[in-house]
Amino acid sequence: MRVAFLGLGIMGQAMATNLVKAGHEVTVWNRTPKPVEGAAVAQTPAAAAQGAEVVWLCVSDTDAVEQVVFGHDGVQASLAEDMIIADSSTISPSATLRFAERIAAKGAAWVDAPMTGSKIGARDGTLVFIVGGDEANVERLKPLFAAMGKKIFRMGETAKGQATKLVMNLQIALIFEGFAEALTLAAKLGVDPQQLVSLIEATMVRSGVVEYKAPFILQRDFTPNFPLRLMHKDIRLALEAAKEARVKLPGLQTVEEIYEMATEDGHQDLDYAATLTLLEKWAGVQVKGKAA
Ligand code: NA7
Repeated sequence: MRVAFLGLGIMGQAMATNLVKAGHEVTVWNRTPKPVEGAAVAQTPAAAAQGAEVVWLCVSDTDAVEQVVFGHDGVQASLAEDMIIADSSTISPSATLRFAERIAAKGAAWVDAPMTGSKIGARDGTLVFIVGGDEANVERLKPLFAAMGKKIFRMGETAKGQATKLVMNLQIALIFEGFAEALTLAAKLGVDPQQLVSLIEATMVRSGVVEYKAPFILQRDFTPNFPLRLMHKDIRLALEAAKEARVKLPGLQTVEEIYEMATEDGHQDLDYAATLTLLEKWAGVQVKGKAA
């Protein structure tokens, strides 16, 4: 398929590379110019989108998507009948609906396709896509999903993918916070964190989040797999969506304050697991595995 891929950050670069490898005709654009081997490079989003069947977006946030699509030299200038904009950025569900309406006027369609699987999933083509959009359009995108991921879950019409992604990250943030608080109190009470992790893994307390994060934490490796600033953005998006829907999320509200303080401490570009360091600072302990 002819695909324009816009946004070559940690995730986008690897996803565009996998589209090229699968034999698609890819043109890339990034705000800070960057090449992708085997892809043509365009100077603007509009130029990249010219003649494309699908425009795939993977940029930071709602404002970035708005700028790339509707801003100066944006995709809007090249919209065509039957073109699909697929958005893998995690952004606001209500803004997604507004964007979809604006491009529908030109006969184009919006499919929101945020994903999970982190940078390793993007590199290995094993992402899980959480999708919202018209069934026929999602079907048309299947060869592209197959090149970048291992599974897609269509959650409903446009914006349902974004809504679902937010509630998934809400859970990750809260589960991790539970783990981090447990580790901190355990350390303060003199319990060995490595042994605690082994116990967690042998009981119903276990979770994918703990399984993934524990090895990094025990080695005190906070290099970003999923940067704190992006998890913080998703927490804010979930709180915003909850406010719009008149839903109270007191647990997430508190966790948001922790991310706020972690950002004040300068941890925004580390992994979100670095929120642990704040709890440690308050408790005056450090969680250490044998290897650390
Ligand atoms: P990164 O690695 O932080 O990459 C962000 C990308 O977004 C990168 O290509 C940026 O371009 C681009 N960006 C940011 N702001 C803008 C604006 N205003 N206009 C155009 N392009 C912009 O994030 P990830 O790849 O890890 O994640 C991307 C999304 O997937 C995000 O929503 C996650 O939550 C999930 P730059 O290179 O800085 O010029």
